[in-house]
Amino acid sequence: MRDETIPTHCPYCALQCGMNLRGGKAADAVVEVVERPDFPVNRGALCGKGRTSPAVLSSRVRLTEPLIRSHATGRLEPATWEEALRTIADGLRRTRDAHGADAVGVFGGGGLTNEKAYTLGKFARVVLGTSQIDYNGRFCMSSAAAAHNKAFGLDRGLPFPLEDIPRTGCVILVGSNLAETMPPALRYLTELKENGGTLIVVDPRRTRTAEQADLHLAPRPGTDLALALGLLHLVVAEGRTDEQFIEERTSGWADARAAAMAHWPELVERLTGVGVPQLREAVRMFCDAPTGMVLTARGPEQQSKGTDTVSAWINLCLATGRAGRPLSGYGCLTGQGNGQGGREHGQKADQLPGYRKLDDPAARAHVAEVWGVAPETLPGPGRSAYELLDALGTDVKSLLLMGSNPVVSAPRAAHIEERLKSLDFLAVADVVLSETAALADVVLPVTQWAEETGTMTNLEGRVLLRRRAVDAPPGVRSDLQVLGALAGLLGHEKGFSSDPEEVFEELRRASAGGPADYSGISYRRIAEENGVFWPCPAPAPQDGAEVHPGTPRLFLDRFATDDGRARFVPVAHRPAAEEPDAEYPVLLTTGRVVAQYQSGAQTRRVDELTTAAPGPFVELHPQLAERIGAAEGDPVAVVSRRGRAVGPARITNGIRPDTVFMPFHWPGEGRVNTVTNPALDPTSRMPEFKVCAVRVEPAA
Ligand SMILES: Nc1nc2c(c(=O)[nH]1)N[C@H]1C(S)=C(S)[C@@H](COP(=O)(O)OP(=O)(O)OC[C@H]3O[C@@H](n4cnc5c(=O)[nH]c(N)nc54)[C@H](O)[C@@H]3O)O[C@H]1N2
Ligand SMILES: Nc1nc2c(c(=O)[nH]1)N[C@H]1C(S)=C(S)[C@@H](COP(=O)(O)OP(=O)(O)OC[C@H]3O[C@@H](n4cnc5c(=O)[nH]c(N)nc54)[C@H](O)[C@@H]3O)O[C@H]1N2
Ligand code: SF4
Ligand SMILES: [Mo]
Repeated sequence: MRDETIPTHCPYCALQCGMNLRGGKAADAVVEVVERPDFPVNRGALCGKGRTSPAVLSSRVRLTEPLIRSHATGRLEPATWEEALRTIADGLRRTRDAHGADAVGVFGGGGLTNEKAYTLGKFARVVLGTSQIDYNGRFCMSSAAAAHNKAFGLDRGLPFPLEDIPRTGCVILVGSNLAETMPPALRYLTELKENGGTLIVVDPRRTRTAEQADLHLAPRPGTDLALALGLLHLVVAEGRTDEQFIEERTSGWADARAAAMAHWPELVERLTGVGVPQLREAVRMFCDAPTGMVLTARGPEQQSKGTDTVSAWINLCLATGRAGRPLSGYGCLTGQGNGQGGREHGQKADQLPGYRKLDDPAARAHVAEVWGVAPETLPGPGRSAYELLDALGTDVKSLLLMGSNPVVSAPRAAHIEERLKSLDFLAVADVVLSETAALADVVLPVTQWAEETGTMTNLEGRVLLRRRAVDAPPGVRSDLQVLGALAGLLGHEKGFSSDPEEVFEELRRASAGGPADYSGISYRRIAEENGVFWPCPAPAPQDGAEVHPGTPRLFLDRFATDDGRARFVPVAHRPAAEEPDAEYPVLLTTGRVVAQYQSGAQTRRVDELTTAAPGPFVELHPQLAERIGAAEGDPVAVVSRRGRAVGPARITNGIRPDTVFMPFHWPGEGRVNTVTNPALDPTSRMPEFKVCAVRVEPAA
């Protein structure tokens, strides 16, 4: 058995690179990652995080027994599973009895498998009866999701497989540092250029990704909306619109056009800092190519106007006929391992499985029937992630958290840490003792990726099977087992299977007929076909049981709106929620480095990765460094109205002089989320992680 090689996928990002694992049948046996060239997305390539991922399987770094906070010592002490589960069931029940079901909250994660996300949503609505559930995906791609739905009537991150990128004519990549956040995907951009295509990168920093660009536009953080509108203005002014496409395939052009025409190039230059000649050059490159794509990531999306910003980029695609056609379109590069599937099956505050809406009576009736409950027992929509975290200790008194580490990753994190501490009861299921788990009353040690089977939906909408390849250490149980046991203790013996395939079969039925229809997908098909793209409805009996092939490419015939037309959304630029002033004169933006993942809960426990990226830093321009008197490596404090974060100066010409950058992977005094602004986008409720006003000074 030891030499058996099992195909599976990486635990981390939305690329979900294929890998083979060998040697891990017994706990703590040395697990080896072996190249898996047959998986098309990464063709064997892995980044350092994927390559070192087995290190987090080791019982040296992870939780292997449940912990309960002792009344006597105030510390987390080992406990049995039975005690731990009973304490959680009692804690949640006590809150519900005293304050009502909505006083119990649930917080999930976009790294959870489809089966877990589905079960978590069902557990909240059916067992707890609470509306108060949301998840960290709200911090991730929610603005792009909202704009997708508005324009196309459907939200799938990429409407085409990654393999289409090298064959298009021009890509505008907006606020994605793919070279660090999805390194194996950089190949698609390299091949694009080899094929004669052009690449435009929009990022306030000259990142490793921007270095690949034919044209790099470096706007002030928070001004992408103006930039996109300025480009659309020029497209109109220079007669580069595709009138036939607009006429035949879209609606709402007149208003969107009028809104764009108010953003003349000189105004846009003033707002963004990008010169008019560069704007013209971008329009020329994009429109000269026969086909084109705009891809956004967190840069333009994590803003208090992220939804409108993405709408503006979509408008640019629609006006130029770069959508709903082969090798053209708008796409969002989703981030977390199951960032796509995690937003489809019901852990989001307003949602039921299959990307159905919780306030749609037909959706409620369909899902209630699958769940064997009356539709009127299903609660309505709840609060968004930040609003839920902000309500902890006041309206929401107990929380069950699975798959997130908000102490590090939530905006205005010191405040959120206080809210978590003020809860009557906090239960956390995790694989390691994260900073958030360390605050809990009960911590449950759970199995992770390679120790359990489940499906993930990658950034292309490709549903994948992540297979169990190694044995879990004794003492840990799966999230599905946890939810099943808690459901039982709370009076629901049936309906919460801990067998992932059984859960998937139920998810298929629950999603049938919804926008994200998985009903034609099975574990067997995924394994045989190396993934299946949704929507993939089950064949109706009268179709002669013809198997649906899945849908790698969306919108080629029609968009998913009622009339089949894509909708222009008229938008206008507005400033960031917090603009620089005399006291806080500098812009802070935040993001990632290649060797750390998210809150770092997993990757900070891998030696090779902590050596490569040992801690936070403050990236700043030589002019700014000189102004505050900081030399390379000096401790620098970044201070906002919310708080202060410190890191060594990293001085570079590759950032705008008016902007500093910090990665967000660390807790403690280098935690940049102490500083960030929780201003929310009115539609998506996305916090403004990518721009706030700060003061920068020597930390001494
Ligand atoms: N190594 C690593 N890889 C990851 C992750 C990780 O934590 N570490 N996380 C995964 C997840 S969940 C996600 S969501 C993705 C995120 O993937 P990306 O979106 O690529 O990552 P970020 O670094 O957050 O932001 C991308 C870029 O946006 C730029 N930016 C900042 N402000 C602005 C702005 O106002 N406008 C524009 N246009 N750009 C701006 C930043 O300079 C940065 O280079 O990565 C995934 N992959
Ligand atoms: N300043 C700033 N802040 C940001 C961002 C930014 O760009 N700038 N980006 C935001 C984005 S895009 C995201 S996605 C969030 C992510 O931030 P978080 O939600 O904190 O994400 P992770 O660090 O991945 O946390 C996942 C936790 O779940 C655990 N875990 C892993 N697998 C499992 C599992 O199968 N079951 C259970 N129960 N637990 C598991 C991990 O050990 C870890 O503790 O951060 C956001 N915060
Ligand atoms: S790019 Fe993403 S999925 Fe691929 S190995 Fe790295 S972290 Fe894993
Ligand atoms: Mo994300």
